[in-house]
Amino acid sequence: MSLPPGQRYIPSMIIYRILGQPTINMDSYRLIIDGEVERPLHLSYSDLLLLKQVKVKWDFHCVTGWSVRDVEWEGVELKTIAELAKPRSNATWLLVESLDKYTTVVLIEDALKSGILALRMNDKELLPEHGFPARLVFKDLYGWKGAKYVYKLTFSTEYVDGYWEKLGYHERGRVHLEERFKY
Ligand SMILES: Nc1nc2c(c(=O)[nH]1)N[C@H]1C(S)=C(S)[C@@H](COP(=O)(O)O)O[C@H]1N2
Ligand SMILES: [Mo]
Repeated sequence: MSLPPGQRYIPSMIIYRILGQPTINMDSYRLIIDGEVERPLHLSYSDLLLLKQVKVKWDFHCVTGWSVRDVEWEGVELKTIAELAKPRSNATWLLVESLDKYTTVVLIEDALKSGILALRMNDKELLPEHGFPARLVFKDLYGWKGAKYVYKLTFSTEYVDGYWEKLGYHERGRVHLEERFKY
């Protein structure tokens, strides 16, 4: 796998928690899928474990310039979740919200191509600092699109800035095109 432009490898991922480490209550935790869908969903952690799980090994790229080789993720493809929720064809953006109030936004086309709701990383349950109970990862998008502690995915016709997008980071964030900033 080739290193994308402007990136360098480091040995392991740097932990970022710009809004802190949220307290998680697994009894009340639900992943909510709403917005422009025929079937809104409220999935508990055990519901998520019953969905088809996939395992991938991808390089991880942070927009600040570091990359980590071969990180293993295991979880549910966003494609699988979309098959259950049935987004309407006018939905274009996936708005993402986390328990720490972190937000981001991903083009639905990108989300369905390679998005995973990861429950495990490197053969272990996600560690709290890496986003337990669930986080997103995308093969070819910068790391900030991969919200940790994710609890809500809203299929939307409208684009809405998330935390970093509001500060000038890119709407799509494709790594190989160096979509780092909006302008
Ligand atoms: N909730 C939340 N998710 C987040 C972040 C964050 O600060 N809070 N940082 C993002 C950024 S910029 C990167 S590069 C990755 C880093 O993942 P890690 O903290 O598991 O190493 O998480 C992303 N998801
Ligand atoms: Mo990042």
